[in-house]
Amino acid sequence: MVGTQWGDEGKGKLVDWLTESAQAVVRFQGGHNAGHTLVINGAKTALHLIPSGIMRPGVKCYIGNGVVVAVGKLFEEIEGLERAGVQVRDRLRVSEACPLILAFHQALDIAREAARERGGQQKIGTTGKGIGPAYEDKIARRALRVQDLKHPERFAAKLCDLLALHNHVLVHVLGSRELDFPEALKPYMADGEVQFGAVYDEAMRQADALKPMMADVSRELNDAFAAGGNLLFEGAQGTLLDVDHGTYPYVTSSNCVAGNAAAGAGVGPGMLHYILGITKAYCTRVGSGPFPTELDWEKPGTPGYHMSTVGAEKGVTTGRARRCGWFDAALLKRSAQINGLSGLCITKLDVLDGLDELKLCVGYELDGERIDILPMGADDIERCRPVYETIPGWSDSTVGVTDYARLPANARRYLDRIQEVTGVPIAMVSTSPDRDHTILLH
Ligand code: 2SA
Ligand code: MG
Repeated sequence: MVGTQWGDEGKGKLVDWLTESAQAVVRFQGGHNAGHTLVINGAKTALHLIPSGIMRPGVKCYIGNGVVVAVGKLFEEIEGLERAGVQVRDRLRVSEACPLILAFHQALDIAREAARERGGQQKIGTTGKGIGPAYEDKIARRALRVQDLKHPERFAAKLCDLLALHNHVLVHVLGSRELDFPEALKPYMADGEVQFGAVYDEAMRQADALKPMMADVSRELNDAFAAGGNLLFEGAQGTLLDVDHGTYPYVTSSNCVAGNAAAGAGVGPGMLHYILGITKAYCTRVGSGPFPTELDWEKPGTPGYHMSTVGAEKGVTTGRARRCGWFDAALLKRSAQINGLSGLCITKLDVLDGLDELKLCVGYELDGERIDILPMGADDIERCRPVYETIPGWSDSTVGVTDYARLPANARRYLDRIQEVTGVPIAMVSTSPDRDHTILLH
């Protein structure tokens, strides 16, 4: 299961719904930049790092090697869930190969964004959680990983090397002494540098609590599969935020596409037999970067404002307002190809209730030429002018509808057209955040 747009497609609800028939849920990329919201019996839960299957008793949850882990944030989430009566520790397994996110990654993330701004460049609009710098360390083959927590001396030596490198960059390249870091980072920092003692002591304290959950996730997933278990791979962010295929460089630092479910969990690609693409009935994006169908979403009375307010489009992790725009079928066509989508799940259809008419982007004009699929990278996407079709809206409420035939005729027309343009069948439609408000088509 992957997001097909820029994240926030409603993946949390769907994972929870789908786990009714799954034995395990696996996260394979990203970190606590994700924000997956679930509403169960009217109560809202936001998950960042823990797979959304945790809300179903008995389902096992795996954090695969492709995820970057901030151990402190993981425990905050575990404790929050436990306070709400959800058992976590005996059901959660964390790969020993996960790279760690440490205080200096967050400091670098924040300092880099500040440097871009100072230098007159547009910010990436990151979540400021240290995701990018943690993946950089992984790719540069110097990351501290979950398994290093079991070996204090090894941990200390690697940490020492990493701090020498990153503190130099923080102070001498990014001017960290002049920056105002968030309160949460201050205990780790002195004079613009991240302190060895603060990072090391905390990591060692967390190590003992994490040890019982450390696992050979690849082995366990292979065993579960061999025993006939149904596994669900939960993508975070979305296809257009993928580091290779997204609106580069306005992307996150991991591969969010379906193919990475195998590499990021340690299983063979043959284990992935149905790829569900979660797709919002309109488009949203947080952070900077091109968005061809973006509307003015701050002006009351406009369709963009309607999406923003009725859809409550605010970041789950950072609380940032999400930009809103018309549905982009030409973007989805790209997404369908990159992921090899088997079916679409359309979410938040009910948010469009009451709009007079809807526009559907079916292609673009780029440098005088008509194209029918999203081009690659921010520079070209920036110059795309959307080509729209207009479809009449509907006034009846679709909230809570669970039968396709009971949707207003124009809503069905809208969905049919999305299938036609993208060539992917719609398998599910979600008509409210509630677990039970879901239409299943096949
Ligand atoms: P980062 O922090 O390095 O991953 O940021 C890089 C870009 O990726 C975007 N990004 C996201 N976009 C949508 N949702 C995300 N998760 C949270 C949520 C976000 C929030 O579900 O609401 O609360 O703001 C997410 N995570 C990363 C980010 O906006 C940058 O464009
Ligand atoms: Mg989200």
